[in-house]
Amino acid sequence: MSSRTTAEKIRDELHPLARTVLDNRNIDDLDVYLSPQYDEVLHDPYLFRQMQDFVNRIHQAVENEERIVVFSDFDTDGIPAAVMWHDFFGEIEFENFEIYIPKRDIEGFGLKPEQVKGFAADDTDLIITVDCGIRSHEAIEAAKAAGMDVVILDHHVAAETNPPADIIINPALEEEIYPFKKLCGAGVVFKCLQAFEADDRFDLPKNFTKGQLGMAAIATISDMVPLVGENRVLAHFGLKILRQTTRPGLRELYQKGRIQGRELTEVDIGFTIGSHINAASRLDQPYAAFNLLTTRNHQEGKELAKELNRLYRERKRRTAKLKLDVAKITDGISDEAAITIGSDEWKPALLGPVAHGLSDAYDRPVFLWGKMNGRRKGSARAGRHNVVGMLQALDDSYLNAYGGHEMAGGFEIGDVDPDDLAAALSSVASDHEIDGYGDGDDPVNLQLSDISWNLYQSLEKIGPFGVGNEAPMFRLTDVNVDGKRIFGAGNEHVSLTLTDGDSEHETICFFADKQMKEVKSGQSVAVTGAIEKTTFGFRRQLRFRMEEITIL
Ligand SMILES: [Mn+2]
Repeated sequence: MSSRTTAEKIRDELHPLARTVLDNRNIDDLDVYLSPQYDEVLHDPYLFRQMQDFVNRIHQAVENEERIVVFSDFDTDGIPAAVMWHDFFGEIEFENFEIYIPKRDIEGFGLKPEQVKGFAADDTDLIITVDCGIRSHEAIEAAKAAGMDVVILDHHVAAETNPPADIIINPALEEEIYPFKKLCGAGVVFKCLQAFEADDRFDLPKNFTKGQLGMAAIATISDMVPLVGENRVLAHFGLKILRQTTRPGLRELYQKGRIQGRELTEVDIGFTIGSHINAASRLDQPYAAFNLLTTRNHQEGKELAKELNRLYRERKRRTAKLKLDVAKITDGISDEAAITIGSDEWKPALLGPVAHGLSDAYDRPVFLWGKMNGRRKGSARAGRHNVVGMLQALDDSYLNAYGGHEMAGGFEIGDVDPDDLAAALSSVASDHEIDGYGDGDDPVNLQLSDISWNLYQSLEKIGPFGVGNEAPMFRLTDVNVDGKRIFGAGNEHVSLTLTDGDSEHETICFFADKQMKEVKSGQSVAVTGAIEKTTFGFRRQLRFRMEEITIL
């Protein structure tokens, strides 16, 4: 009863423009949306069909001191999930385990038979795949044949049949009855921790699980799962944990990223924290990120943050070079429905961010491939197409393997001419447009003088923003350009000083397009963009981040 009053009260106290944003969204359950209660909103983890079996199996393994391998994916979802397992075993003082994170380019995505061989040689009893595994049929068959038990904790789309694992916890399975389908891999592991917490046999302190919400939030925000329902709650409470984290490596990483921890936002996670974690695996050093998140030693935290930042800068340097290569090819791009390009000279692990930028710029699904160890592998990104659906629709001969979800995927090209693959992908694109994409809110008109902390604080109540709960867009309908600055290592960003005679505000656009760069001082413009907080350079600042500009 009381929470209803709370939600209504919060709504009434919002800045009028934020209230317009909220009302435009037609939220079903305003209570949950505006004032989520940790204990009420998260579903019972035992609603997963096999959660009780899983908890029993882990208890048995711990009791008998069996050897457990946690085999985790190498990205910003898998690594925080692996950290949760590390911390859980530490908390219950269980030592007979190994966290195995494969190298992205050398070993590839998912569990492989060769790795299983190694685990068998180490007398492993139980393999737990995390944020991967649902398509690792061959490896899991091998593990079973070698007498090991296998548990899959995954959220990726399944193939027609499931691998012969003993237990599968994956909300995306059609046969799974758990009520929320869109958890990321670390979200699934968080549900496991909740299940352990509820079981007296593990005697977990109450605060342990909550303390792991930060890891769930980094993954949920970075992995592009929709920030609705349970994900929104994980992100909301996880951000609070991250703002006051005691993990020394993470604190040092905030320093390196010039972020104020207590002001941390979802934008910082997407731009800085997630990109650093991903850089480690893109350069085949996933443990640099894992160790940073798990260390309890301040000196080590400092050194690892330095190392991770070095990898991040190297990744940026190398993707910038790749972008130039890609631009040479895309310059005369035709109206193909999908962009599929590659080179045997490109390193596959670096292609994801490039594909992402390209799919934004061309508003099309993008498939970039490179070559490593004799295999042509690539990354797929799209905004309004289901990329896994597109890969799935291809004839078997095109691909050796593929996987992922709607917005992002990976693939390995079979024994075909890449040009034929490009044609095939273009021909299936139109069948895989996502319904309702782009039905986001219309921009809300505002004046320069409306851009205020008061408005920002109201918007925070509607956030965190991301896929599925998009940052609200605002439109300045008629303002004058009173100054322009182009900056960034490759002159890719633009800052404009905008004025309406009464107020003035400095606005920013990252990775500006041609039109934005050509705007001149003195021109009248209309601008659409988002209102964000930045603490970059440790200065707390409100900014209007431009997305679109029209010269009037
Ligand atoms: Mn994932």
